[in-house]
Amino acid sequence: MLVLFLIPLLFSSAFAEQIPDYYKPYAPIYFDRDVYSWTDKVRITIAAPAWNANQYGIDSIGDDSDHPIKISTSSASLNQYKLTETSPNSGVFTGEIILSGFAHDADGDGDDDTTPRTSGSGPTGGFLEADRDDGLTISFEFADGVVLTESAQIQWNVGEVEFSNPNYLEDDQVLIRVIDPDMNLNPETLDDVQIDVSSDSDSAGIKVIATETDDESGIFEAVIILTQSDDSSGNRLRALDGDTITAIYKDMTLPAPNSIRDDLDIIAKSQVGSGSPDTSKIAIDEIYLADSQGRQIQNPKQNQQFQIITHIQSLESHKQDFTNIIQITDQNGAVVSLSWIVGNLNSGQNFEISQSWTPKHKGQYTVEAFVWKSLDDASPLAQARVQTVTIQ
Ligand SMILES: [Ca+2]
Ligand SMILES: [Ca+2]
Ligand SMILES: [Ca+2]
Ligand SMILES: [Ca+2]
Repeated sequence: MLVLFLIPLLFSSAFAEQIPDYYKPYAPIYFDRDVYSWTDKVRITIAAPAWNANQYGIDSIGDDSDHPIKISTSSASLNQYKLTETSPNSGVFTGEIILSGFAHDADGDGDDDTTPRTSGSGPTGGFLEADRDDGLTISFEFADGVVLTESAQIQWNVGEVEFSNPNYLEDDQVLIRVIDPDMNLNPETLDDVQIDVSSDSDSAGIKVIATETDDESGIFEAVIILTQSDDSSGNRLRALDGDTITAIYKDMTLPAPNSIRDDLDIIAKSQVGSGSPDTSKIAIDEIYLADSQGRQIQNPKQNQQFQIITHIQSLESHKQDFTNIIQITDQNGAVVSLSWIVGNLNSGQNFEISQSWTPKHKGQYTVEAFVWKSLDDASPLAQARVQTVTIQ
C-alpha cells in the first residue's frame, strides 16, 4: 500500500519539472525599465510558477537547450542565459546583464570609453553589445514550441546641466549637476564627466570633474567655490558680485536624429549676488550744463555748445565694470542725443562724465543718465538720474 501511494507522487513531481502546462503558458517577463542607455545594467524577472519544480530548493530556468532563455540586441545575443529563483518556493526567477555598448569616444579625449563584448551564462555577469538605437529582446521557451518574449528600447539621451541655485552669495559653495544616463559607462563603479565653468570675471574659467552620485545613477555632481580675491585654480572660480557664472557640459552621446559623432554644448547659468537688479553699486550725481571751462551755465541758449556733466561714484568694495549712457529727449519724447562710455571704477572711485551737446532748437529737454553693467546686459547698477533743461 505504501509503495503504491508514493510512486504517483514522485511521478507527478518529475512531470512538473519537465513539462509546464503547455496550454496555459503563464510566465510574464519584466525588465526593470522600458528604455535603457547603451551601458546600463538590465535586471530581468520572469514569474514562472510552473518552473518551481522543487518547493524546497532554488530552481533555475533558461540554461537548458530545450527551454532556453535568449537575450539579444540587433548585433549580439546571449543564449541559454540562466535565471535563478529568488527563494526556494517563489517561482520567480531573476538575473541581470550589463549592456556593453559599442566602440565610441564619449568624452572627447580621443579614446574609446567602452569595452564592447558579449559573454556570460547568468544569472549575473553577462555582457551584451548594444548600438545607440537598438532594441533589447528576451525570449524564453516556456514549453516545447511555446516561446514568450518581451522587449525594451536602447537609446541615448540629451544631457542636462543645472546649478543648485539661481544665484549664490560670494562665499557660497556652488553645486553643479549633470544628468546624462549615457555617461554611466560602468554601472558597477562611479563614473565622472567634465564640466567647464566660467564667470564674467574669468571667461576662460576652470574645468571641473563631476562624480556620479552612485554606481548607476547617471547623475554627476561637482562643487566649486567662488573667490573674489584670488585667481581661478582647481575648483576655485574667480567671480565677483553681479557676475553670471556659466556651466557647460559637452554631450557627445546624443539621440537620433543627431549623428553618433555629433556633440552639443549643454549650458546652465546662475548669478553671483542677489540676482535682482541692484541699483546701489554706483551713485550718479546731479546733472548740469557747463561751458568749455567746466563752469555751470544757468541760462543755456540755442546753438550754444555745452558740456553735460555728471559724476559717478563706485559704492562697491571691488573694481566694477560699467557703461554710462547719456540720453537727451525733446518735449515730444524724440531722442536727440544718445552717447555712452564704457569703463571701470575702482572701489570708491569718483569719475566725471562729460558729453558735449549743441541744441539746435529752443524748448524743454530731458537729460537722463543711466549706468548699466554693459550695453549687452542692461542691468542697472545705479538709480537713473533725470534732469530737465530749458533751452532759450
Ligand atoms: Ca524552487
Ligand atoms: Ca574617451
Ligand atoms: Ca557608473
Ligand atoms: Ca547624452
